[in-house]
Amino acid sequence: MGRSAPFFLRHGGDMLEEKIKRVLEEFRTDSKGTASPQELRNKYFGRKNGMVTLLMKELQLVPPAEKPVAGKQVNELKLALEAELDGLEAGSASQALAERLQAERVDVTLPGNRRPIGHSHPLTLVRSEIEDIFSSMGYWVEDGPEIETTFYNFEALNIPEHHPARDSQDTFYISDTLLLRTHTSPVQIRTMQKQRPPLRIICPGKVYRRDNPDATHSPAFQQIEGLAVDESLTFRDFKGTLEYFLKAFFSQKTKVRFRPSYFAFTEPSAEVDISCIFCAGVGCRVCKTSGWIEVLGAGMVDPAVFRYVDYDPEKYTGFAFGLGIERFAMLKYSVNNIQYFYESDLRFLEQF
Ligand code: 2NL
Repeated sequence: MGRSAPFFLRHGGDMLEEKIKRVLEEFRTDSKGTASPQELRNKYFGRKNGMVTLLMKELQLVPPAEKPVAGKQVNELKLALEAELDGLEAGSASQALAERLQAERVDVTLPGNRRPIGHSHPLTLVRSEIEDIFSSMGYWVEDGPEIETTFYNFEALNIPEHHPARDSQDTFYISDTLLLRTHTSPVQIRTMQKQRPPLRIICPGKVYRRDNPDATHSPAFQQIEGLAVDESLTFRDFKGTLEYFLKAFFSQKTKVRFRPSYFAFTEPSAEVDISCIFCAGVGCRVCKTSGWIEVLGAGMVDPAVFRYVDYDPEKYTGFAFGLGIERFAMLKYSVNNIQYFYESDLRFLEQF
């Protein structure tokens, strides 16, 4: 035998160039298959058994004289495969991104979700409108606590102890002296206590009475009371003010009628009717054929009330009234059951 072939050329019975060619071919086939770039990198460059890694290890066994050529060839293989792997990795990253963008694509031309716009409750609309009408006459709004004392709810209004209006059948008592206010008059008493005349106020708010709920009653409802006090207010001021208000709220065509009545806190007292807005006074179910609808109670402030708040009844006169907001809303919007206002049914509320 002559000079033996270099060790690495004999290794495995293959020529180095053959080996490089086969690795390269195998890589080409692999890279067209389903293996991921990561799997390929591991197969060819894995630290222990990567095919290129093994070729590099074999280089160490090559005799020094042949190393430059052999090293160059393996190195070229290494650079070529690395470049291809880099390309594959970049391609698969951008493909993954493209797939994600497609999957998460948002169609900005689709119509949006409709958000219903909220609006004021009909009782709020009516309260605001009444406040506006009285504001235009120089009145301002006052409010106060819903839990009151018997003094503010009854005593100061000239409703004596043992008066039927104080009955626990009608009033929600919290204790002997605390209760849920049955009207907003206490707000007016409190305002008179802290302020001297002239006074022109309206007091809207919730009030409570022990009534069973039905089409026209609720144990909790809203009221507006009004009060004017000055040095020379007359019965004509009283009538004119309420007539102006009722015509402004219902219609200029509405007729207004005052009937004598009785309240402990006003003298004289009146119940106020408007001509029926449903039949124009001809007679229908709502006005019970009378042609008139009762809408509020009112009167000139009783001097006894002024004494409770230290106003001089010789110097001051005044008038006051009270009305139910629900009743006004039912008349204005032709609602025949008070309970609709409390049921939060959008089919009802969306009409306002
Ligand atoms: C009704 C109508 C009314 C008053 C309320 C009042 C308030 C003060 C003084 C005098 Cl501080 N009066 N409010 C007056 C008349 C009628 O409400 O039907 N009530 C039972």
